[in-house]
Amino acid sequence: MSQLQPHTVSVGRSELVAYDHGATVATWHLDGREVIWLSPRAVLDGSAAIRGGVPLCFPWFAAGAGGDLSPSHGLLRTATWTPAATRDEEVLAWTLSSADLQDRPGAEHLPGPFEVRHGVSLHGDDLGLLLEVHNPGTSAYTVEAALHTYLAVADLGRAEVHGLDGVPYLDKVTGERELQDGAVRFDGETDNVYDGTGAPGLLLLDGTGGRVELVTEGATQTVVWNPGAEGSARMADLGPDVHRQFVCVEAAATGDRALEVPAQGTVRLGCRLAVHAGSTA
Ligand code: TA6
Repeated sequence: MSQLQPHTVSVGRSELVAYDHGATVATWHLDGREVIWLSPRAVLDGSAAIRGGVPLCFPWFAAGAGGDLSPSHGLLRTATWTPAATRDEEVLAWTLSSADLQDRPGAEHLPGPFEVRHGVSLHGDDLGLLLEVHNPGTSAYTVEAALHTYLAVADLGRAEVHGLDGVPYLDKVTGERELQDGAVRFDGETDNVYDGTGAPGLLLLDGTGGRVELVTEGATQTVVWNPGAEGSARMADLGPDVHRQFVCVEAAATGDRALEVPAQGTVRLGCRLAVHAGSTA
């Protein structure tokens, strides 16, 4: 397969690279500094989900609420989306419909008819990501969704996620339900699904003074993930020690906190990212 054709957008201090494959924002640099991270081993020929950037998880997350669905994270992130005919203030936008997915493995598990739009906007130096899901049908249905955002960190050992203190979560590594105590820190594989969104916002400290604020819209949960050294080494599109370069902080709605899409209705899942340079950024 040939390499995917990128869309490159340079506006102000930002440079974005994105692909119609999965409507995936692959990288975001601000003043040349990587904010949204892409694996050096990401597959960019369309044969797999892009490892890094902001993969769109829908209409199920991971293997779905029952743990029996594939492909992982649903069908959007490996589909070829259509660049939107018109854009509002977005710098990038794509559309896709359930009809476009009927011949794909896993289509039998689609919840009903949908039309999705992924819009990317720049508000000054802030990045806005928005997934809109419209149900043109006559019956409501429930979907899981997440913006699986990979954020660059300079020092994983000192990276922290703030805003989730006291929030209950499922630790998918141990299978235990826990209560977050203070900041989320990274010492080995971390795979936590928080029943909260850190309102008014979440803050990722990158370990060397850089900070990224995340304000979500429509999310009911936050997923925080890092595969750890062994997990990273096992993944061909990551590899040894690459886990030290990123943390995933994901606006999500899964399981019993999934989203209901009413008949003829539209639901939105968004995230706005703002970089606050630290001492060394
Ligand atoms: O968002 C966390 C997670 O669900 C982890 O459990 C891990 O599976 C990660 O997503 C990556 O999933 P992927 O299908 O992209 O390899």
